[in-house]
Amino acid sequence: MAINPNFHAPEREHWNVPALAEGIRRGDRSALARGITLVESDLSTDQGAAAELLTKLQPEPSDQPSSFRLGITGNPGAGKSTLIEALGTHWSEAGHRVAVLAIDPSSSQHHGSILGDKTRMEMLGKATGAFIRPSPSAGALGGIHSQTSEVIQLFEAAGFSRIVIETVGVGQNETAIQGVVDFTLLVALPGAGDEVQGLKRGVMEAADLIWVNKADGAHKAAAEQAAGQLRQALGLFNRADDQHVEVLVGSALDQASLTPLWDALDRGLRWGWASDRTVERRRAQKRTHMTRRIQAGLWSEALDQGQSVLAELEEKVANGELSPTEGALEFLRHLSAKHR
Ligand SMILES: Nc1nc2c(ncn2[C@@H]2O[C@H](COP(=O)(O)OP(=O)(O)OP(=O)(O)O)[C@@H](O)[C@H]2O)c(=O)[nH]1
Ligand SMILES: [Mg+2]
Repeated sequence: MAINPNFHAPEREHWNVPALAEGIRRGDRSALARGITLVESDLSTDQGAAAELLTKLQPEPSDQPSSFRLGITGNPGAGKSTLIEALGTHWSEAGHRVAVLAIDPSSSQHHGSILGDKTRMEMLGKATGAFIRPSPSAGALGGIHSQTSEVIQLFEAAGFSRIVIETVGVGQNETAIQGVVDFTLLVALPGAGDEVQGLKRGVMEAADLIWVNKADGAHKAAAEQAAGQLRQALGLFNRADDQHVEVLVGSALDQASLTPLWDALDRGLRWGWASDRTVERRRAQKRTHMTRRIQAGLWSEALDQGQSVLAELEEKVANGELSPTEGALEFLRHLSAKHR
């Protein structure tokens, strides 16, 4: 059976927001699942209830944040989901409540990973009580759905303390993951030179830690070689925050090789809190998030109010009757005249 993750049945539900908020705070899984559906909804009729839910679940400014938001990115098939399965198990055994948002690369049409992921992640969910949520990435750059931050807020309201966002490192804006997490793990493959070249500078700069995966069997030497090249490449960047980015090598299928990775994530988590970097990042992320929502809102309002004028101007600009700048200014004048 084919699953179209972009298909949303029209939501006819009348949202009982107070009950939903209460359920989520209690950690009720079905309330959480419905809450996520609500905040991810594109329906204009859902926007009011979504905003109300988020307001109800907004943490007090005085609340001590206690979660770790980890982004895992990397090329298709690098082993992200396999690693998350192992990490989720590790964290659950250590007593943490783990939630995973796996952003489906549904638009990138590659080797039908959605079903495979779903089964694997389901096993993790069943075995450990982790909450696993696949999410469509349609319409968003970098595999980051515009509502990813809101979903994270719901996870935290429901008491999850370890939050993992899986996103495929393809597309134009693959560093968008940085905008929603505390720490980014890049999963690379032992393709030696090719692999390093294939990783765009942006992804390298966004990574807080790099893991060269699949260092097993015949790939072991190539993995070490790739790690060496990655370390060298990293040496060429000057990170704004002077952070030292470690490059580790191992195999998601070899438990023993994963311990240094778990330790490095733990160090990253503790360093983020101790140095205030996490607090600063989250402050900056919230500001940017608001700005983006304003931009999106203004744009959709502009379209509502001036679609036909815009179409006329686009035609004139395309024909060379107006320069793009003149066209833009003309459109803005039209909008502000309407607002007067
Ligand atoms: N040999 C080996 N295979 C691995 C390793 N990690 C993952 N795999 C295999 O690689 C394939 C892809 O793994 P996934 O975990 O689905 O990779 P992914 O990065 O989540 O893939 P997408 O979500 O499709 O981008 C699966 O067949 C895994 O079993 C590893 O360390 N060694
Ligand atoms: Mg995956």
